[in-house]
Amino acid sequence: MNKQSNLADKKTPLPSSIIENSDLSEDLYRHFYYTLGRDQVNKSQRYLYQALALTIRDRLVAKCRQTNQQRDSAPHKQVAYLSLEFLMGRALNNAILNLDLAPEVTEALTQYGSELEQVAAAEHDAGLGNGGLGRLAACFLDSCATLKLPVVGYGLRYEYGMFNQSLEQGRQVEQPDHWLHEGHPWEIAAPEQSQRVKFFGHVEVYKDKHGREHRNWVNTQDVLAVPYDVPIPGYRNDVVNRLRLWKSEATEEFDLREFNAGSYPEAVAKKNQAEQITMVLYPNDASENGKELRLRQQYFLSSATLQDIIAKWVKQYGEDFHNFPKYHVFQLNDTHPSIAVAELMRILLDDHQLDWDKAWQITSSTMAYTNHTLLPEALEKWPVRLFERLLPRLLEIIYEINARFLQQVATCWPGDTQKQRDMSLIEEGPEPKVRMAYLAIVGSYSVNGVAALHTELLTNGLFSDFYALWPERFNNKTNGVTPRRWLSHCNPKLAQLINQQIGDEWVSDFSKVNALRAKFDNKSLHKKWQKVKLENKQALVDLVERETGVEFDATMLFDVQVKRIHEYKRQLLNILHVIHLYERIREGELEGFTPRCVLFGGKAAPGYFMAKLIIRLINHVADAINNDPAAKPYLRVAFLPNYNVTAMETICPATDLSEQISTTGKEASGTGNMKFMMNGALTIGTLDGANIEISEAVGLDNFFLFGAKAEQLAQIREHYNPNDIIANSPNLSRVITLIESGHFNLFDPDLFQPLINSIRDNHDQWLTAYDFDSYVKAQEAAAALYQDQSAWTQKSILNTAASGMFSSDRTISQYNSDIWQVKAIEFNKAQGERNA
Ligand code: B1N
Repeated sequence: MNKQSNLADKKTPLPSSIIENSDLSEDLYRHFYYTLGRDQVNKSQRYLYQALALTIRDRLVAKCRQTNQQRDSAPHKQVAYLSLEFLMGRALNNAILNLDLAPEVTEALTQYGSELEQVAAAEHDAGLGNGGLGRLAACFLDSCATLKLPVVGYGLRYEYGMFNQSLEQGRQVEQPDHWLHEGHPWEIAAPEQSQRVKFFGHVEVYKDKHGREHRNWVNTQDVLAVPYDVPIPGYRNDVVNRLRLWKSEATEEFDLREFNAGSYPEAVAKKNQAEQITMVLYPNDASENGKELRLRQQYFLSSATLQDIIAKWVKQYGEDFHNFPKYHVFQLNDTHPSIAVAELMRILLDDHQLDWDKAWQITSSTMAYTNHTLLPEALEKWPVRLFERLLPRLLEIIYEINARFLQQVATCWPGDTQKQRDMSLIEEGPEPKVRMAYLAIVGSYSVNGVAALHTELLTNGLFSDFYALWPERFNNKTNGVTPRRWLSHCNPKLAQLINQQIGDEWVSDFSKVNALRAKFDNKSLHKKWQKVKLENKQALVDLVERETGVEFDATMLFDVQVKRIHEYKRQLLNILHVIHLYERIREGELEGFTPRCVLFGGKAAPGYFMAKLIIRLINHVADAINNDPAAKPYLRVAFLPNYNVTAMETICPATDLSEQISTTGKEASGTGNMKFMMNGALTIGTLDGANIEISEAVGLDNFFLFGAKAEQLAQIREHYNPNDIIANSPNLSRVITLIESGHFNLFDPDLFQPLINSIRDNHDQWLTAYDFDSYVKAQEAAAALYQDQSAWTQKSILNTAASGMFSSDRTISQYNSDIWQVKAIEFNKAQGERNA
């Protein structure tokens, strides 16, 4: 045998023992001097960061290979988590924490006169997501690896992530986020596993030699999907999973055939069209804008992912798909990848000649769908005409799924044609549309919401017809966040204090944090707890000053609302309260006034006029207050530009009061609420989304509750008149009068009138007026409590102690036991010996 085949035969090309025993310092040196070709003279944090990332990546690659081998050593069921968004943030510190490399890394960096904190700051956030939905996917990957579950994330490798936000005269300005321009050291391309994705063309019918009819999707314009793998380390358990991100490229024929055919400009234009697909993340959170390119992205992800997995299956088992559902689950992160239902049917029917019933049995027992919103503007519907042009074969399949489904509806509700119209996958009207959420429900064996209230509203409201038909399909999985990033990493001082109190098992079993509860009244713990909080607040003071010029004071109450700007999240309600506090200062109503610093942060979708106007109002109000010497001892307000994952890592450890004030019934879950709670913030919030479960876990004594309840909504709306409410609320009248007087917009009269009108004339859709007085009262309770630092600290400890169930480890365990049922990867003895 020649050398080459010897090498290929070798099952373990690089036992992880080699890399584990290699010296981290030497590896860093090698990458810095040789891989990157740098020397001391032109050393910079950026190159040091890249060298360190490559050094750590080597260790991840070794463990990833070992994880794959173990997983593939025996047939093993696995999950593909399909998501258009993965909001990963930075990777370096997370990898160092999970691999337990901090001491070695710190030591190695001293030789360069550098500290980890500075080096880590050179990493760009991987901002491949908008907000909660994308960050949830990232937390889930961390938990899956930590629980040793064989789960692979599948997403898109956007060239431009979430835009960078800056402020000009209080206005949001968007800049492109070219996060890849200095390279992404964590990823490894696997071009040999590229897939072809079809678009356009038409469908041909042909008969095989047995006279059976088949369909062929022909004359298509194909795009190449090239995979890039990012390693996902579990917490100190040797497991490293994968996130596979697809990049779109023109196919080779393009280059050869089209370029040489004489129509050079047209060929280049087509090549660009192919590369456009993964060029940019759509910057809308909880709303869709129905652009053709977005549907292309969705199909591109779904098709590339399914083809990838089916190709591996066929390689291993041939075209016998009988056992496929025993080994595969596809979890759909919202409806965005729900075209996967029709695509799996296409692959099984057209590429592998299965009959319809068999293909449907396989599809509908492998797909599972998570819904993340009830907002009508976020419910995806694609025009049939667009489908027909872009994905003609997929539309045929959707029609057939629908025809068979509607027969079931007719059997269940005989003669009820309205029911058939209501439940049809096709919405009728002048512009017929495909209802993507219905496609996802019909094609899945599991449908879940993301918090108890949300799931209840899905089954009783939005999806009640489907719930009547298939009650067993529906289940709740309350969201969670990873305690590694959102406590251990971002708040090392508190983490250490917790370790001293209850040991460190909470990091991988977060239910154990409950042991802190017994110490909530311990005075010496109070002192240490307060000291940690003060130091964390000082770090935020520095950040706010650096980014906005506003001077915060770490001894004041830190009142924080950071999240996407959206009317339903009610940043407007918050700033109205700030104006109310300002009025109190101006009028000398200072009795019981607790000095506070109010921080806002968040991005508005570039086309969302009202959200952008809210940002302007916040900034104008902040300017007026911060420039008024009379206000300085009592109130400071800042809008931190470019809120992102990395900013949250400084913000949540420093927050006293967490603002979770959405209109009830509108926030599906929320996850920022959980990060703040873990870090000992108290919540001021409505009974919405996961706030309900948070308030139950910690107790209403330790939560500032206000506002209307979901079950009261219908009754409130019956005779609702916001102008009466304003007239009857002296506080709210005073605030609105001040805004309408032009106090915050002297040179631009009527600038903020649309915001006032949204309350007054536009029926106050978000119940801002209705909830205002009750919000002010809850704020007063918070302010009063803060004056008793011991009582506040008790409740702060109780919040952290009660946050155990909001770990994404708990969420993922439930996904696994109720939906996926995959087995944890256990390294067998032989493997252990190989690594010894
Ligand atoms: O998903 C989060 C929840 O915690 C939030 O409450 C929810 O608002 C968020 C279209 C969305 N729902 N829907 C989206 C994002 C992008 C897009 O293009 C919709 N995001 C949520 C996690 O469950």
